[in-house]
Amino acid sequence: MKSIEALAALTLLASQAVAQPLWAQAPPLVAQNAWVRATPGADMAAAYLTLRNVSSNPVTVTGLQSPIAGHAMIHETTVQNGQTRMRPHEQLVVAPGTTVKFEPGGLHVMLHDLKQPLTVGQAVPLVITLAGGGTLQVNAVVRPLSAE
Ligand SMILES: [Cu+2]
Repeated sequence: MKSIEALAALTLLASQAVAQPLWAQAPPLVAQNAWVRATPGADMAAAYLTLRNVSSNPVTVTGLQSPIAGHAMIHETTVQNGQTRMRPHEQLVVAPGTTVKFEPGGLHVMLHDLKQPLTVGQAVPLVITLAGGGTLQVNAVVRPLSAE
């Protein structure tokens, strides 16, 4: 009984956390083509998406979260001296009218400490936090390990 109530409270908190954009009109950023590469057996996975700034001002992404991950961060894959490395990418500024693509071999969202195994076809919510306090939610579809 108690755990069910706690779960209900958590669910409520979670839905409140993502359901209050601070902007008055339409969100300044549009998130599209979001997907997660399933990595069977691993407790982390990479998510990819396209962000388009449809406003006339720069939009700063300060972070991302997902309810299925302990924590998430923006990573960037780079090749240095023939070696592929990943490193955290700090906040991301999307210039007005431009599109930033997160894709294999470049920017990605690293989902750490997965709370459950990912199933191909499953929808994984990604919550994008913007400077100024707004959030944007997009569902990323889980694709097989072989997806590109
Ligand atoms: Cu990474």
